Order: sequence, then structure tokens, then C-alpha cells
Amino acid sequence: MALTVINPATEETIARLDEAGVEETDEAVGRAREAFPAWRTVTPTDRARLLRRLATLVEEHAEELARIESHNVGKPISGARAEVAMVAQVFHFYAGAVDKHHGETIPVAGGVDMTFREPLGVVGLIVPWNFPLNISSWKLGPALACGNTVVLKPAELTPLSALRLAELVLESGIPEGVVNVVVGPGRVVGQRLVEHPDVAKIGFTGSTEVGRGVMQGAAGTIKRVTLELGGKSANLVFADADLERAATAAPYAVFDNAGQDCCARSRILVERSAYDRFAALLIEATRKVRVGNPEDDATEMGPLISAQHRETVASFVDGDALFRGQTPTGRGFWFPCTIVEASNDDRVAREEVFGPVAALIPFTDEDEAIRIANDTPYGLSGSIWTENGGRALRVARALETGVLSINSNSSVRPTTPFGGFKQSGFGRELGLHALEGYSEVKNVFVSTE
Ligand code: TXE
Repeated sequence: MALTVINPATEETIARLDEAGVEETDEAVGRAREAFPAWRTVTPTDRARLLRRLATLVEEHAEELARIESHNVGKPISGARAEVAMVAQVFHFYAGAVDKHHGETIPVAGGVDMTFREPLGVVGLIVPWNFPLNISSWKLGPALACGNTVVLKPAELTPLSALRLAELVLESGIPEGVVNVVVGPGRVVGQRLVEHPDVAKIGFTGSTEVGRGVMQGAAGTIKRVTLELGGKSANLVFADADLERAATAAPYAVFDNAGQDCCARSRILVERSAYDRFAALLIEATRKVRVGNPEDDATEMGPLISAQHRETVASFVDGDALFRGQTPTGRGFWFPCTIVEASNDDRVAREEVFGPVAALIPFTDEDEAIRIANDTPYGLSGSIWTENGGRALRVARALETGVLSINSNSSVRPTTPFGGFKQSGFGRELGLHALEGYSEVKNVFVSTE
């Protein structure tokens, strides 16, 4: 079967690829399995050198990779450039981590006890379409640093950057078979990886629904899983915040990547006494978001990923909106920046829209803010805007969420842990924490008697 890859900004076909099935997936797992014994014994210095070389190659091909990503996802080129820069930083970080992730000696009676960090073997990495290269690197970096070999499955809609990256992996000198990319449907290739007896772990980013199936499918072989799933994060704005700063930043926390971001702060919770002023400032700031041709350096928001996804997003905005922005006309899966007033019980506040739709919700006091923010099955990210330092930390400790920012909307950095509470998943990506998910601890006792 052929897979057609489309540019969401123009609806043009940009590639046709052969679609892999179960047989090709099994072959890729076989190649990864064969490559494992040699890769796990590459010296830490050499493994670090190879990862560093890969990071440098990403830097050298940054513009090309950014253009591939921009064409395939419809994301603004400026954002795509920033993402590719992060990919290189992630590989640099894990190159540096290779020889710093090590075991310990533990005082025991009658001998010496030591721990080793062992690789898992072949790991399956399943990646979504919203940040294809970025999320691939978050999984590849720690997986390779720990000495695993990999089968990477990009999303059907956005396979192009992963395929180019696989070429750079070979150019870096990382041996053949260590990184294998398989392009095909999730329910075939993804499912096979999840159930394959020779795959030791699945690193998955995607919807909560598919994540649930991954967990179930992995149970058969007691496979390790890391799940980074959906979100419905809150942006809490207290009346004592710098309202202008909060309102200027808020649109980018929802409309970045056209809202197709698991960290989107798509519920904006505002203290009643500041609600009207904040709403006016938010509308003013949202009006300034530049929506249009992703190839234009100044563009801040592009189209949605597909016509089907646009229909899903549209289904969340059935009544009056407080604000609806402009979009280009003609071809492309455009959807305007949209702000709706909501209660936390409304569908728009409960489900992950994954589009540029912000729900504005008032609260009366700190206790109610925390209660509403936590009243969701998700727990991925969030922001707190206040000039009261004590309150900022008090609220941060009370929120059931994995990644928070105070007076900021920043969520991901190569060096800091990223992942969710509750149905946003478990396990951590990025930072040194990610290494835990790609290694096993082995304990060895040596008798001295
Ligand atoms: O995700 P899927 P979709 C959410 C978001 C979005 C919705 C649907 O709300 O609107 O999910 O997006 C692979 N076994 N997020 O349908 O299906 C699939 O091929 C194994 C949030 O694209 O979860 C792709 O590679 N794998 C999220 C990956 O899983 C399977 C990012 C994700 O696809 C599979 C993406 C199966 N049975 C969507 N079925 C975030 N938190 O960032 C599919 N896949």
C-alpha cells in the first residue's frame, strides 16, 4: 500500500511512500536485535562521540530539517527552526550523559554490593504528528545513550523528518541496525511493536485512548512502557499578577503549533476581580497572532494537520465565541484562534481539543482555582501567574500535574524532566530522569568471606 504525505498548508501531496506492515516491522525488530550486542558494548566514550556527531549533523542540516518539518506539519518555519535546534541540544545532552549514568556501591555485610545500569534491548518508539522530530529525539537520545537499539515509528501523517534523521544517524557512524524507522499505520506497525516478544519497551507519545491500548497490549509480554498522553492544562491567572504580561503570553500557550500541543494551557482560569480586564487584554493579544503561510518568517500560527482533524476541532465551538480570529482563505486546513467563555463542566474544558481554542473560566479564590485546575482526568502541564511568591509555590505544590511554570508558559527543556500525572501518562522524558526509563538496575553482590 502507498502512503500519501500532504502539506497541510497547501493540501498538496509532497511524498508517496510504501507502507510497512507486520512483516517489515518484524524485519526491523530483527535488525535491531542483531545490532544490540555490539551496540551495548561500544565504550561510553565512543557512544558519546557518536551521539555528539549526530547532534552536529542535525545542526549542519538544521535548515533542511526545519523545512521538511514545516512542510509536513504545516508549522511556521520559525517554530520548526527552534524545534530542530532543540533536537540537536537533546542529542548533545544525552551524549554528555552516557558516562554519567552509572551504578553505585552499597554498604552490606559480608561483601561488596554494586549496581549496574543495563540497557533493555530493542525498544519501540511510537511518535505522534505534532512535533515529529522533537519527540523522536526525546526518546532516541536516552534510548541510545543507555545502549539500546531502536525501532522508531513516526505518525503516518508526518514520516518525512524521521526518515531524513535516519540517514543522518548512519552518516554519524552509529552502526546500521541500531536505529530503524518503520513507516506504517499505528494499528498495524505500532500494535506489532507493542506485542512483539523481542521488543523490551515502548516509549509512546499520543492520545490517551491509544495509550490505554498500548498498556493493555504490552501486558502480554510485561513490556515496560512510558506514556506521554493528552493534556487539558490550566493557566491560572490571579488578580495580583502582572496582567499585561500574563495576557500577552497566554495566546502562545494555546495557539502555538495551532493548539496541537499536549502542553497547551487550553483552560485559562482567571480570578473574577480581574476577569474583564484580563479578557480584554487577551483578545487584544490574540488579535496580534500572525496566522498564515508557514514559510513566512513572521508567521506564528499555521493550519491544522488534516481536514478530518479540523472537523473535530470545529465540533468544540458550536455556540458564540468571545473572539474568533482571521485565517487565510483557500486551500489549507485553517482554523482561527478562538476564545470561548466556559464552565469547567463544558466539553471544551474537559476534552483535549488539540486545536487553537481557549476556554476562559472564572474563579473566586485560591481554593477554587486549585479545585477547578485539578478537576480533570489529565495532569500534564500548567502555569501560575501571580506576584505573590508564597502563593505561587503553594499552588504549584497543590496542582496534580507533572510540569509547571510560574509567570511563564515554558514546558520543555533538554535538561529538565517532562511527563504527566493521572491520565496524562507516566514516566519522564528529557533530563537525566529519562535515562531511568531506558535502563534496568542490576544488583551484584560479591562475597569477601
Ligand atoms: O493520535 P494517536 P492521533 C491526541 C490529540 C489528537 C488525538 C488524535 O487530542 O487530536 O490524540 O491524534 C500510533 N498501537 N494527541 O490520532 O492515534 C500512531 O500511528 C500502537 C495528543 O494522531 O494516539 C501515531 O504514531 N500505536 C498527543 C501515534 O500512535 C498506535 C499527540 C499517536 O497516534 C496505534 C498526538 C495502536 N493501536 C495526539 N494506533 C500529545 N499528547 O502530544 C495509533 N498508533
